[in-house]
Amino acid sequence: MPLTCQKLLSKHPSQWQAATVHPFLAQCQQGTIQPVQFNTWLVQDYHFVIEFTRLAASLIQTAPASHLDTLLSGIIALKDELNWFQAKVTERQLDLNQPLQATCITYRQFMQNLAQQPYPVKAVGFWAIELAYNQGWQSHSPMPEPYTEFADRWGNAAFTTYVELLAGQADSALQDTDDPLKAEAEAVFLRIASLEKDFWQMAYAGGASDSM
Ligand code: HMH
Repeated sequence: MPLTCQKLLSKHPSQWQAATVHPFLAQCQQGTIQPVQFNTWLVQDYHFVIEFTRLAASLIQTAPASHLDTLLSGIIALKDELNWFQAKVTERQLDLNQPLQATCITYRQFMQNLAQQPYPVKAVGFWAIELAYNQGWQSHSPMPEPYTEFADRWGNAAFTTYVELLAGQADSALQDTDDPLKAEAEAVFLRIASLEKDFWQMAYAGGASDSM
């Protein structure tokens, strides 16, 4: 049986739902999220994206040549995204040097480890991480001000197309892999679903201690 990204989603619907539907997003959409909750997400996610950028670089190091165009477009988008995060943090007068929360540290360590894995496993993980935000923000769109641009950043149609291209690349990388590697890719997918849920919960808890 070939393993595909679509197969992972249809095999684990409840885990994926928990990764992409959360009161944090629902309350952004209702405009009732508290600033301390939103700002917690913003600062921690900036630190997440820094590590995610390093993961993107590691994919480029091992990808087949035909995958580079899409991956490089992702790197260009990440350059803009990191600058945008910094602008949002400055606008809100937040301190970027506040300590990383436990969930953010765990997710960053997971990505550091993922960067050491074979390309097909990394390609699945990279797709899943982007899909989580694409679906999470899109399914809670549109959002009222000041959250409109946040929902649009990951929910927009061009980003959806990019995530579909990542799925196609992950599918083709999975094609010639053996069963142990397929099992590893599935485990990575499930771990990401769980970490995404934890990340929303961390933000939702706001300033409260993040004990997972
Ligand atoms: C936690 N998951 C998390 N943050 C993000 N910015 C993305 C996924 C998408 O890159």
